[in-house]
Amino acid sequence: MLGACVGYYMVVRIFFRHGGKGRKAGPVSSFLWKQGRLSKQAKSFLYYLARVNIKSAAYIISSPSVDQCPLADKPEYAFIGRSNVGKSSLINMICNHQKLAKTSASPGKTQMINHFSVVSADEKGKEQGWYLVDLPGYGYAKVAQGKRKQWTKMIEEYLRKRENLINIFVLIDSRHKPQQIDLQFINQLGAWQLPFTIVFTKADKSTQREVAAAVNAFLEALGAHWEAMPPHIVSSAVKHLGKKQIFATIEQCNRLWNKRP
Ligand SMILES: Nc1nc2c(ncn2[C@@H]2O[C@H](COP(=O)(O)OP(=O)(O)O)[C@@H](O)[C@H]2O)c(=O)[nH]1
Ligand SMILES: [Mg+2]
Repeated sequence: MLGACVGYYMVVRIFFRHGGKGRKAGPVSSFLWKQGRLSKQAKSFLYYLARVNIKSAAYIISSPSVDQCPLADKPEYAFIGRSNVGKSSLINMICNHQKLAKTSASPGKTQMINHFSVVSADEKGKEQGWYLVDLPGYGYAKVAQGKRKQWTKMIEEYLRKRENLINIFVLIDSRHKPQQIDLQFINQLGAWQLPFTIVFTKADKSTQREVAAAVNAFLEALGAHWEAMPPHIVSSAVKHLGKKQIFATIEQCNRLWNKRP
């Protein structure tokens, strides 16, 4: 059944309705889109297959620009979202390390591109190295306009130029109504044709029904620009929810990276 689903979604072409231009899914984004469109049963089977063990995770460096980032020799996953959305907590949950992301959160470094080096092992014990990137939060009202411009330039250059950036996890607080700044950021990623997954954070703070309503409201608000819904995951760093789904995405992207020509 899963094979049939995957086969079907492999041929689905997704188009982003933005400025009248079509968005054709590439190999990584096509996997991600496929995941967004699978049935619940197919998804849980896919996640069951993804058994990823973190062998090690360490903070590497904070870079002020994409040119100063580490060598782009491993698949890379960036985490981005508004300040306080739960980025550091999610990164720590993924890496089984309660203080990992916090160690790079000293003043100054929060404005930079923070690289962590991770080694994971799949269900057969095969090891894989990848980078995890903690990006500065957007939408901080108190930040001066000059700084904001600087941030926008740094992030745009990083997102568009970093050649090993294989997927972007965009974090959205599951307790809030759809926010313009989040919708705009996601639509911008679509216009740039960058693959991403939405992660709705802090799901433990509301009931399941409220979370589902918030997720639907957000996807509906996006709906004006997207023909099919982007893949999304519901998470809680407190309850360790969404970890498998995030690993499944990373695992599949790592495989695509290893198969690249
Ligand atoms: N209840 C709950 N609180 C969370 C969760 N994730 C983050 N927080 C809290 O939200 C605040 C901001 O989290 P942090 O990870 O520092 O956000 P960041 O600014 O995006 O890195 C902290 O007080 C966290 O303890 C979650 O999944 N559940
Ligand atoms: Mg943080």
